[in-house]
Amino acid sequence: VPNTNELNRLLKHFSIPPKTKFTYGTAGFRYHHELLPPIIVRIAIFAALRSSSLDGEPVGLMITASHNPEQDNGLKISDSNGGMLPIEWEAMATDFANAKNLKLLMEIAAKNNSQPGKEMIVHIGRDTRSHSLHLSQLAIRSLKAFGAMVIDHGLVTTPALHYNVLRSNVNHMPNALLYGSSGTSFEKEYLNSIIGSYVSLLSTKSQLYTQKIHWNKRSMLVDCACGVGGLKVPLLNQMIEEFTENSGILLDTSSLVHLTPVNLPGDGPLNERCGAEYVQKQQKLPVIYTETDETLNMEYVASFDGDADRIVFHAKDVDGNLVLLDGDKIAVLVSSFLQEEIEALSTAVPFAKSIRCGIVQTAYANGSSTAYLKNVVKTDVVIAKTGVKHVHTAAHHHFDVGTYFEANGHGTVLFGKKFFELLAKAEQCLVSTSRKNRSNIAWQRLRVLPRLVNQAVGDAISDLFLVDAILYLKGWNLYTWGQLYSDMPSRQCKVKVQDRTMIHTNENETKATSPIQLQMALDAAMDAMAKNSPTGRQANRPRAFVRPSGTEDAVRIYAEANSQKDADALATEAAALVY
Ligand code: 16G
Ligand code: ZN
Repeated sequence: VPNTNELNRLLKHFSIPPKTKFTYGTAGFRYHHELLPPIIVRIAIFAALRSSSLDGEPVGLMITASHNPEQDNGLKISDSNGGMLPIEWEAMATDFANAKNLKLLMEIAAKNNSQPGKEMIVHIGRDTRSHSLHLSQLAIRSLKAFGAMVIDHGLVTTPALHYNVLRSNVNHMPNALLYGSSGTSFEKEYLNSIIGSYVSLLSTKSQLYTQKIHWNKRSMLVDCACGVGGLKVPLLNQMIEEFTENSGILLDTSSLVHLTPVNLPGDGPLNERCGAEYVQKQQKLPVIYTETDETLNMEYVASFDGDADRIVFHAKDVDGNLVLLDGDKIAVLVSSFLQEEIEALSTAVPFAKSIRCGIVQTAYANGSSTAYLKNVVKTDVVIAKTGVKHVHTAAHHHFDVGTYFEANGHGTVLFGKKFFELLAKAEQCLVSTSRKNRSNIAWQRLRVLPRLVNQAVGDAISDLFLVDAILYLKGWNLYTWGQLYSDMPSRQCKVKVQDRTMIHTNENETKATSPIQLQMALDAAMDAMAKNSPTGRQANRPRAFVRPSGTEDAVRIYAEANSQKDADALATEAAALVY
């Protein structure tokens, strides 16, 4: 039962500052932390109503501003299926965030056919920002005042919170993925399932060989952006060891990756000159705040973002320059692996040929990656709008095995119903064949993937193990992987304007639809540069686009061309046009 007095008190005490309008952005609400308390109170009530509208299915609230600077904070909402809030609900969330009092809130709810129910359950998690604890307590207080039940997971990564929500709504999970314990927190189970699948995947390699082979042990430095991932990575080495010991899987332990976590919470300012966003956007090596002997010569490095839902890999070449393996490179690696394995399975199980396998990218994907995917991997490519809610939906809609990765390192692979049908058919055909048979190996590999790869949302930890396993199976290092294709030189920047909502784009953000003169001028700039380009190949055509950011008050600009000089010039020109 709602405690009206307490709700009124909270809404009054955390009132909306004059002349402020909050909006639901690309991934929820994100502002300077001092602006957040009024949003927290209102959106907590909103989350409870969302749960009520789903007949009491639990939903989730994550207190984080992801890769933003330390002083920002925010709210991400997990829907009951572990995915993002349905887009149709965003307008109501925006109205809620701006409603003064309880009466107005309830009017908005009524207008949206939404009302408090008997069952309202909300999972809460938070990142390591100093203000996150206080904000999560405020959310809990508001939820309780509204009569909702709260399950507090404390410090968790965003993907682990999404997984907790998905896992507590078993009707949204494919049967094949249900196993293990019951309770309210599934984080341990989740990490165990990632590690178990990882070890099983590695173990399929030796089946291709008759003698025991010793591999070079891989040591990976993990830059945790001084964020919440830094609390989880240190647990993983031990979990890998325990799993390998207890599972009876025969595996040369030298084939397991060893993780050295650095940039833990407190080592340095969150996301500052470290982490995935910095490395990918600035194209610079991260500062390692926790430098030790071990970290100096590390060739294999991964950078997470502040809430561990993104990852990029990188290394230093002989000249000390950054070799970056971003989300595009991950997409290429993962999708070519999937194509190969499905192909190998299809010789024994022809049904595999009917599986629609493909990839979703955004306008930020480097032109070389898209060309490589289409021409070399020969996979279908769909370009969707920026933001997980768009790429996830597209992957789900277009493909039975849909991989999506944003260039910034957020991504995952979604396995649809038909894929699970394929596994069932494969079992019938292959159960009595030799485990060394190539189709059998492909089946062993494919069947562990849905437990290795987060089915709700991209996860840096899960993607780390996926990439490491594929590299190991292929016998590659970061350099072999990086050389699959070379990125077109690119430049990203942002411009502050009076009103970024003036700019509208087409469906996949590759073009501005208004102001119309802006796109005409951009087209002219690209054409002029293309004329002076050395080749006429489509993949190498200079390209630029602009879009309003959904997380910051700015317009973002992306340009790519055949030289860094040209990419810089095109970005500068585009910025001038926006300004
Ligand atoms: C958010 C999105 C990310 C997107 C970024 C774009 C989620 C979970 N995260 O971080 O996918 O790339 O926003 O930011 O959706 P922008 O709109 O400011 O460019
Ligand atoms: Zn993030």
